[in-house]
Amino acid sequence: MAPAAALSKVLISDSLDPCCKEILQGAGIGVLEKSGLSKEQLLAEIKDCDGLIVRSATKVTADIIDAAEKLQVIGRAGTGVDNVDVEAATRKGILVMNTPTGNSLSAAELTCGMIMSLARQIPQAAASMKAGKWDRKKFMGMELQGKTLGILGLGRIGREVAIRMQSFGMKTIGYDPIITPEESAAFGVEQLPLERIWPLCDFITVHTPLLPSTTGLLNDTTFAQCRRGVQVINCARGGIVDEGALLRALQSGQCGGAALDVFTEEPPKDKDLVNHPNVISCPHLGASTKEAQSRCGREIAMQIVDLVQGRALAGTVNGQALGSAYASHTKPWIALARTLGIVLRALTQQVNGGVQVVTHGSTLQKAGSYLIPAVAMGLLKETAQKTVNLVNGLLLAQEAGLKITTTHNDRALGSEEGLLQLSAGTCMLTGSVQGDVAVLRELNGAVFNHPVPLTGTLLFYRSKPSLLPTIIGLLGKAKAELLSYHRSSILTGEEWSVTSLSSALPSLQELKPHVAEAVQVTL
Ligand code: 9EZ
Repeated sequence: MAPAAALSKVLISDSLDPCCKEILQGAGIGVLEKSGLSKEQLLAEIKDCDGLIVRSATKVTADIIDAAEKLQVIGRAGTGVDNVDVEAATRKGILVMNTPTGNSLSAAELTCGMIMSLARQIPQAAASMKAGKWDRKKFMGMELQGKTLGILGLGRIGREVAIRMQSFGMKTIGYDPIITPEESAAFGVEQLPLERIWPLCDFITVHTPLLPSTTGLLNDTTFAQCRRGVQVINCARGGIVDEGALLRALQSGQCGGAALDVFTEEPPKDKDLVNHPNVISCPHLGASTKEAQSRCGREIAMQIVDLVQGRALAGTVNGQALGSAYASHTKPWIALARTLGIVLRALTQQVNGGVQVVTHGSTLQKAGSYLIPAVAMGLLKETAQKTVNLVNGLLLAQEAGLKITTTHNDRALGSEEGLLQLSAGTCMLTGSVQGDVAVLRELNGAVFNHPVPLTGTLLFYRSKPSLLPTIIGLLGKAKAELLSYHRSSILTGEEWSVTSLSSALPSLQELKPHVAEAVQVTL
């Protein structure tokens, strides 16, 4: 994924708010809107696409991804990426993005509607009216004032539910392993351990991602610890409330009512829950508002514009490295890391014992996350069959058996800006950034008092006497020019020279008798 990746054809393959197309076109991106394509049509259409934007209808499977010859980015207008094969995209170096917060308010409002609907059985009463009845005894409800709402998961959605239901006089308690009790106190939620929450609640609503630790959060065991008649809401992900356990609890009366917007299987084949008289349900409508759709369409479009314009990225699913990679101050460090990776690989074949990356200086304290994929890009540049970029660098390095480890040293080692050190076997390179230029400062203990700009074609060689006349002779024969010459100061280490050439020498054969080592790289 090159930062200023030009996108001439972005396919929007689901029906999305028109603002998405407008924003992309406004930034000079070519857009094609075609929803409802068959799989065969999509396979044909995707071939020459640079980008793909979907909502939930398009299934972006591995065969779709493999058919795409130019695809750089897949954007999902919405939360989660259930309909995208992220692993297949990552392997191919395709960035996947979503809009994790665009639906939050709509999801929270639906949840509140579900709580009110459960308390007064509004859907059931409405259905009985439509059936021509006037049944005033069957629908005795309860007030929410003074009742306790348990909120499991206190992220964006959970906290918006809390704030809204407090206005009905509900007591809001909850739990989240990531949010501190101080944070949740700020939006009026008292946090308690789960085992203390179950027996206190009149209503329990879940707002967690679907993870192994949250699958079946409500199950036979936890239902048994609840108050008899507890009412349960799941507008988050199918499976957080175990469907079998919920049906058993409804049948026994342990659960007095449930509101479900999501199911383990969608649409659910097994209709037992949907048909239970105390269950109200919707066909996954949490994000189905004009506002949420337009927010998600706008956000995914703006994220893709940010990508094209090389700005720091939000909402990346498989591009942790890209989150900060495109900030202007990190770009030259990424170039440095990649370049040092290329030079290291050219200088030594001993990378299979692992490559150590050391960052020096407080400005690089959190840089490992994006510098390691960049180092991997450089190490693999000459050997990988596929294009290596910041999205797939780490995965491809792991698969090539390259172990890249990182350590950080807060002391800047004499350089204001920080230093990046790469080593493998007996080879060690130290580089830094001067202005916006990646430079080499040290090679196997040889120090360059004038740091070597790492650009263009560089010839690295190690010899006692200066070989400049020989090199200039070779360059003349090859019709190339010497652009610059750097020689390390003579300390205890090895003595290295680096020359920058206008074009690569066809062969280093004639140098061999005069040097201990010589390699040429084009950066
Ligand atoms: C788990 C969670 C919340 C929860 C929320 C998030 C990773 N994780 N786990 C159990 N984000 C309530 C109960």
